[in-house]
Amino acid sequence: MKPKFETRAIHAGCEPDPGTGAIMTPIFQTSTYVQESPGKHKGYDYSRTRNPTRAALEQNIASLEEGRYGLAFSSGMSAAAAITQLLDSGDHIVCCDDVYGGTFRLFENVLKRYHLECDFVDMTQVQSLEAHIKNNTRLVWLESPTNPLLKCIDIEAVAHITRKHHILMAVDNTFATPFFQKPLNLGADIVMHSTTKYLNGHSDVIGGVIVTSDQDVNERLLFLQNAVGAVPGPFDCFLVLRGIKTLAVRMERHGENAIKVARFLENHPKVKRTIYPGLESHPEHAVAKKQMSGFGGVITFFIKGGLEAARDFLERVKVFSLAESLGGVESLIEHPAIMTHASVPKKIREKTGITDDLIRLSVGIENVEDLIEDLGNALEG
Ligand code: P1T
Repeated sequence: MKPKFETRAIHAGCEPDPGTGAIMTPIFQTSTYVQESPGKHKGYDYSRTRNPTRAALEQNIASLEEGRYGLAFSSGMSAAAAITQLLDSGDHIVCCDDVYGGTFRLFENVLKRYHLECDFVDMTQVQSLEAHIKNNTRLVWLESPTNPLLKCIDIEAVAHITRKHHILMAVDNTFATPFFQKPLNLGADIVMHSTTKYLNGHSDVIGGVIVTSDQDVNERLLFLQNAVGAVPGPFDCFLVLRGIKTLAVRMERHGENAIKVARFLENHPKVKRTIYPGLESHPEHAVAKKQMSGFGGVITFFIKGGLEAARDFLERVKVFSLAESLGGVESLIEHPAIMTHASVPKKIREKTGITDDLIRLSVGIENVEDLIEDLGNALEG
């Protein structure tokens, strides 16, 4: 019997401690391990290379994404950077045109210095992707839903193209989580997460993970994890592991609350346009329905009245907190152009649609009536 998602979230990678019976994975707060004789040890020699608390998290997330191997990192960005370190100078990346500002900054402002080029492409138009593939293209990178515009990209259709051209395909599954979407089952080679968000779920850790089923890719990533060394500490691994135990129930509530908030915003006279993959009005609602079993907790909307109205509104909310990040139990709200996507130049932001009237919500698991009342009061002014 293969346990189902909710069961794996709680048990995968977590065995009672053999020495004590402790049901919770201990925090192995140690940098090194005593060896019996040089090179003779119990599988652990140094904590940058391996740590039992980290190993439990890595097995757990691999199980949730239905992949063979998991690797944990000190942040979502260091996980993303490790994937790009699979490439060589002179290689080419195709990335979706709407991504987290930090991912854009890594591709555009860091990797270019190592002569890795990147083109940003609207992958909702899958048929146009092939035209951007060059002889030196080695990686296709996408988020779905994207940050912050929540574009939904047909993962299976992209995988069809990357497989044909023998190009690695990585999906940042942070917004959907494996509870709602499993990119490896749709043909992606690599899945990554900022565990800072839904997987940890309590806004008290910065972390990242990668999952793959490709043995060669895993071995190269494992080498990079140790060689570059952006590993998470055991306590952070413990916290993410603990957070994941409630992922299923949290995601259900995030989704239930978000659709109600999205419908409220969609019908509000001060709102120009609401974007949520679960709304019938979302341009890729059909793609989202096909590849996701729920639509997550992030909503974006354009407020009437431009930057001034956006600023007033953001200063007035009380239950929502004005802060970067998302995916915690508490509701957050932010202004992508000034906050999370400030590293994207204004011209590019405006071309993709990250305008000054755009607001992003991370709908938490509070009582939804309180959330709607808060947004309503702040919109009324
Ligand atoms: O912050 P860090 O754990 O390094 O993760 C980076 C990251 C990667 N991918 C996606 C889709 C993300 O949203 C993020 C981080 N995002 C925010 C901080 C934010 O508010 O959008």
